[in-house]
Amino acid sequence: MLAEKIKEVAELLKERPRLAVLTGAGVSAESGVPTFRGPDGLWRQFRAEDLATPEAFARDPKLVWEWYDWRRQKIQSVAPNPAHMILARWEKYFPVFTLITQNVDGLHRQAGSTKILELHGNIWMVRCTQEGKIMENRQVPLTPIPPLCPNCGALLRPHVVWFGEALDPNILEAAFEACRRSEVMMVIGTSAVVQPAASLPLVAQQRGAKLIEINLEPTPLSPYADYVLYGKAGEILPLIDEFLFKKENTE
Ligand code: BJW
Repeated sequence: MLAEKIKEVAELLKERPRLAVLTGAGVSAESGVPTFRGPDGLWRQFRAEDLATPEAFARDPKLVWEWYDWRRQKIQSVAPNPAHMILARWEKYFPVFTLITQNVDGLHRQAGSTKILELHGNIWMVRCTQEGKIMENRQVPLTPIPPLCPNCGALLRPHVVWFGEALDPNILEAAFEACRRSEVMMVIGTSAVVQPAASLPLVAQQRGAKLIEINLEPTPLSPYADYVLYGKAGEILPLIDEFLFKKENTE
């Protein structure tokens, strides 16, 4: 059953349609980065309101930074998995390909993807709370905590999007545009509950795109998907990829 669906999906992709891909924490799970929801998710251990809102940061920047420092240490010690690697390769295979990610871990870039729309920012970037200047910061572990702006001495914050904050309008518009013009959209490893990211696949579908979901379990998007492939992204994507290239080479 799964094998049949994988074959159908590969046939669809073999036509090299305009492809948009939305990824979430599930794509990095096999690398060892914790997801947010689910049995081992971060939100089981920590309260989002205490750590991932502007109010939480205003209340206790040290606590928030300690959490990010812990996550940065974890992420620094892991590597991209086959799902990241295949998506990086597909960037070159599909003439029109847009990778949209909710992940802040930078693993897509590390795998070789170059054109990435990072909807929720990047954990390796920091932003000055006074001047708004965005800087790369890869210091692990961070000292001091909280870190201060090298230019003006003000508090730095992680350059990520917290609940209640607006996404970068240019990145969001580019993501919506890619979805609007896509012929196929793949949604991989996201619970599809966080807005506005969760709306992107529906926009693609309204414009006629076929929707393919890869996840361990059903999500609110599943009833709308043309194909739902249940399994690990790092196992399903290689199967699709193998089929794509095997077929190509034998023709
Ligand atoms: C696997 C797997 C394997 C596991 N293989 N699969 C409309 C309606 C309702 C609410 C709202 C709305 N509009 C806005 C809101 C509020 C809010 C929201 O959506 N709340 C809902 C939760 C109810 N949204 C916001 O606040 C957003 N801002 C906004 O809309 O602003 C409007 C505004 C406009 C103008 C001015 C001001 C405001 C911002 C959302 C920011 C989200 N931020 C976070 C933290 C980022 C920084 C950080 O990482 O620290 O982003 S929260 C967290 O959730 C993180 C993720 O990117 C995001 C999504 O999570 P994701 O990736 O889906 O992960 P999980 O864990 O949920 O799911 C993993 C999935 O993988 C599961 O399904 C597994 O089964 C699967 N899986 N292993 C394949 N191996």
